[in-house]
Amino acid sequence: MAQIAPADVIARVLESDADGDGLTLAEELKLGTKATQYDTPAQIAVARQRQFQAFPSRNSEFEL
Ligand SMILES: [Ca+2]
Repeated sequence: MAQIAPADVIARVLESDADGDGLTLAEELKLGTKATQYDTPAQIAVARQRQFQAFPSRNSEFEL
């Protein structure tokens, strides 16, 4: 009986870099960048920074 392993397929897709900008699909989703379009390093940097703000680290306590 042939068994389809969706998790395997999804994992492979998530690990692939569909648009060639150096971010895997999983990273694109995490950062909120365009998963199917090339993002420039500057756009990726902005997205990373935005993510840090959305999930403040312990360091943010010292900024208050
Ligand atoms: Ca992208």
